[in-house]
Amino acid sequence: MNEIWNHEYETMGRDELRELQLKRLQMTLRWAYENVPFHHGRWSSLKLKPSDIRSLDDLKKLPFSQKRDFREAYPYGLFALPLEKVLRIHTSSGTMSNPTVVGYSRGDLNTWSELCARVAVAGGAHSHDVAQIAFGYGLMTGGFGMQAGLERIGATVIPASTGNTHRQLHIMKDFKTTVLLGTPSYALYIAEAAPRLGYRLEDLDLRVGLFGSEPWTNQMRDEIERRMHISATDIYGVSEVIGPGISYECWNKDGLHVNEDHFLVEVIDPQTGEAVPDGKEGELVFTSLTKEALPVIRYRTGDLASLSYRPCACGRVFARHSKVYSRTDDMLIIRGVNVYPEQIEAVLMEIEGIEPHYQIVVSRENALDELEVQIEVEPEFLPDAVKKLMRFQEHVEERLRQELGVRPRVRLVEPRTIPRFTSKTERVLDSRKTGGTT
Ligand code: DLL
Repeated sequence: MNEIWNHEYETMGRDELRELQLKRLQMTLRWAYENVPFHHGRWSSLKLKPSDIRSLDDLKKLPFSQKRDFREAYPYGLFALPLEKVLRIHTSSGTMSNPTVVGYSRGDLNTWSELCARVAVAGGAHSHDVAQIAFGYGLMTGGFGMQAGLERIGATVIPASTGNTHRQLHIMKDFKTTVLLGTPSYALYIAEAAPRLGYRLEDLDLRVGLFGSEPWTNQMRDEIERRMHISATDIYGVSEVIGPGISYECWNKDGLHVNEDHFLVEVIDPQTGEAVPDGKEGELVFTSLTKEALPVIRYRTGDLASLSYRPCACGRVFARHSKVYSRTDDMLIIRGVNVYPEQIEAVLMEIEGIEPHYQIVVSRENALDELEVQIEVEPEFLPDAVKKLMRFQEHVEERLRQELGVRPRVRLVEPRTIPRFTSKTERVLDSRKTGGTT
């Protein structure tokens, strides 16, 4: 089965697409220049005006933007519309204290649901499906974004949100779920837990899985497909750019099609900022072409992938990027939530009684990510009662949970037992196997 939601755009001619992209790019640049002082100021200091961008190639004259710009403009500094025209706010996952805030106008919500509809249909969903969304709801973009797309195609949506695996399986069986959405690691966890909880996955109605928000290999896909008796496709997105709906696999599962009529995609060398040739890995950079509330110009995602313009057997014209396995920075994704080691360090440094030595240990146990923070406690703690130490441990766990949005396990260790590090990356031991293989 190979269905396409929007033939008009997904299969349009490349020349026509480029023409549309240029028209939309020029409109977006004018919009951002006139309405966002951040862009106006930066381009003015380079003596650039939107009218200097006469071709798609001219885009490279413009400066990049990045997550830091969002943090510095917190909360609404990058918005191009006043709040009364903004209908929805989301934030990037993780970073509770200073998240990146994104806003959507009525038009943006309409665009977003269109893009997520394409994602759902490309993965095999259709109007008769019952879709159980096990992405997190709330501030994160996954749940609401995909819900709008699935409703747009006419599917029946169950906003189950994440967690409570027994209930997920119960719903799947009783409500006859045919499409499951969530992080791939949670899908695998559900698959592993099912027999233990008395469910036979082969007896359920599941047919399709739409998974993303974290790296996963093709081996993991095979495993999920085999256990769940479904076809699973990869969906990619970044909150700052729109959320899910940027790119998606089709039935061929050979790279993710970028919704190029709404986003320009570049792959750059993360060191030099120069474009890398097609097929070579570099950092994914996106420019929005239709967003109103929050236009993003040359946004550096930190995600590494390569790009291919080879025609795809599915008939879509959109370029494909390879699956994303790694990043340019040290961001960790724990159960779909983005976590920076600096956030952990900042919390630990605030708490009295902790030595500046800690180690972050990430592993995958029963398909679920586990985050452990090992901390040396000051020697004066040790003679004290165990109760006091346990209270202290709980306090640190709670503070980290508040900041990160995921609860880590905190292990208190004796002074001078954690190796002394020379570089930041050595502080993180990540034994999950996601990288390298396709
Ligand atoms: O994870 C949006 C999303 C929700 C995408 C649901 C797909 C499905 P953020 O929380 O801002 O947004 O995290 C974005 O997650 O820069 C990647 O590092 C990673 N990521 C997202 N999708 C994939 C994927 C959502 N399919 C960050 N493969 C991105 C690998 C992914 N990494």
